[in-house]
Amino acid sequence: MNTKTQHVWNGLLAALIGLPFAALFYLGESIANLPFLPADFMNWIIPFVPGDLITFGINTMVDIIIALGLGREDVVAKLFESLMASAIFVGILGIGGTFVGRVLSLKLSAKLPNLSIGLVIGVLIAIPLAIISNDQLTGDNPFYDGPSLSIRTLWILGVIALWGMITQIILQTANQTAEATSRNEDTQKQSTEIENISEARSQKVTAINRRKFLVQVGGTSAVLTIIGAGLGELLRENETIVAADQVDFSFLNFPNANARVIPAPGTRPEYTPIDNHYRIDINSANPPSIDGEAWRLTLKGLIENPTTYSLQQLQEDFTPLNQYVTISCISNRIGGSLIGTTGWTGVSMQDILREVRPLPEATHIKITSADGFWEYVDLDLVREDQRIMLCYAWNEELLRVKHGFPLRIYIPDRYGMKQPKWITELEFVDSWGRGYWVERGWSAEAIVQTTSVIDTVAVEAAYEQNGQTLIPIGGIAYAGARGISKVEVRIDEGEWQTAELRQPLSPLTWVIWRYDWPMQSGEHTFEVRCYDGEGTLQIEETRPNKPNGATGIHSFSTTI
Ligand SMILES: Nc1nc2c(c(=O)[nH]1)N[C@H]1C(S)=C(S)[C@@H](COP(=O)(O)O)O[C@H]1N2
Ligand SMILES: [Mo]
Repeated sequence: MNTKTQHVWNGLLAALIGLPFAALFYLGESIANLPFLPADFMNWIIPFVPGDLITFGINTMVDIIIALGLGREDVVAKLFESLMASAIFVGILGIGGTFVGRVLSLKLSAKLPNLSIGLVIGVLIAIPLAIISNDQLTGDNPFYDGPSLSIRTLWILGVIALWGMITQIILQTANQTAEATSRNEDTQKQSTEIENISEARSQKVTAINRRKFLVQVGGTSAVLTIIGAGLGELLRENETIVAADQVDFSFLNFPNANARVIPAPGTRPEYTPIDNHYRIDINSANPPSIDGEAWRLTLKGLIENPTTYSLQQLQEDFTPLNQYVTISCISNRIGGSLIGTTGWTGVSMQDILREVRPLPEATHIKITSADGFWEYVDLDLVREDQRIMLCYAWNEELLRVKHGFPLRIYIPDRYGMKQPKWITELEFVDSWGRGYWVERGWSAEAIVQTTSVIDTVAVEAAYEQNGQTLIPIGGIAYAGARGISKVEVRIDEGEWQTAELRQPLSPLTWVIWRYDWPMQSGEHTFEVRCYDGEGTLQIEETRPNKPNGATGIHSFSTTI
């Protein structure tokens, strides 16, 4: 083997050996909240990657998830991201493995203590990774709630050093096999006339040995990886989908409990159980974990009264504001699952303004989050809209970690990207700036588009009326805080028919619509469009989610 092949071969083996170590990091996070190092490293790289490339990556990923019907877009996307992070990590170990091989080939190993080469190279790789991991976890999160720095560092150093030593053992074994075969080759070369044949044969032997070895290492590695990752998956808080009709929300006393229009069977639940609520954030894998006791909201900048609030103060010193809210991701496709409706509780920002008293020159608030995310909100908007709130509870329980514990903001009519979770700081400033996603090419205002979706053509719920068979068709329409004034359905490009609107949970939520269609058998295409509360027809043209949010008419075809 020439040296170049040797390097590739060493790198490949080291990477293979690295796979179960990626899984081990995943398991460590599941069991003990130890860092999932591959994710920390990927999160560190992401800001250096051009925004368009990231959007392209995410869009492609979501396309694949939808096309293959792999499951909930956000959950599967996180899984993909973890896999991608693991691949990058294993790649680093592969490169590290070539160094182990290089040092081994210097024949130093005889003079050095056993396994010291693998150990030292492992530690050398681990040190910068441990620094990056710590920066990712605690750099923007002064209230980090997890294992101490020394435990995390030991874990990272220990795991990667172990990888280094195992890699050394395996590379040594691999090289011995190769050497033994080539010595064999040499003897044969001298002693026989059928040189060519024997050379060919011994090359074949080397190849077979190498392949056999690779299969052995690969097989062991695969088994360990599956066990580690599987256990990790089992032991972590799983994103399950609950049957919405089995969750008891009666404590919420829905204001539209007596609404006349009943959703067509198969329409998505009007109120989204938290377990089913989509989650989007800039972290691959886990969101920042914040110690709720230690956490303080800092208010600073151009205000008369800079201060901090604890979670308890926000809950007790201010009148709680309860609002039913629909939030949507700007990346949501027409008909996608990145939209949900829940009951939000918090403190109106206007109450906060009264306490901190912005100076006349203050024009915006810069919101900073524990995950490194940030956004700006216009102070005039806050002064005009009492509904803008700092929210600490969904469903009358404290926010879940995924959804922004302990504090997130609600801004009506805007996509999720304008509404930071895990807030740590509000700084009053005298100029606007671009937020995290605005910097990456998304809309600066991110006002939600008016959209409507067909959730169901409920053939199984067909019923007779005046000698006609009617089939309930239904879905949602959403236009942020503008509300919905009208929804229309058409079948096979016929006339637009007006649907019935169910009284919504609040003026801030989606509206459930229903149209009972006089059935005709055959193949049909159903389309829906809507008008916002001001009577403006939605954009019918199909436009992609970037930069302003997806638009277009949702359609659904089926044979009846
Ligand atoms: N700190 C922080 N806040 C954030 C984000 C984030 O990545 N970090 N993502 C935003 C986006 S893009 C959306 S769509 C919503 C999603 O909120 P949810 O995960 O609770 O549904 O959170 C927003 N707030
Ligand atoms: Mo989003």
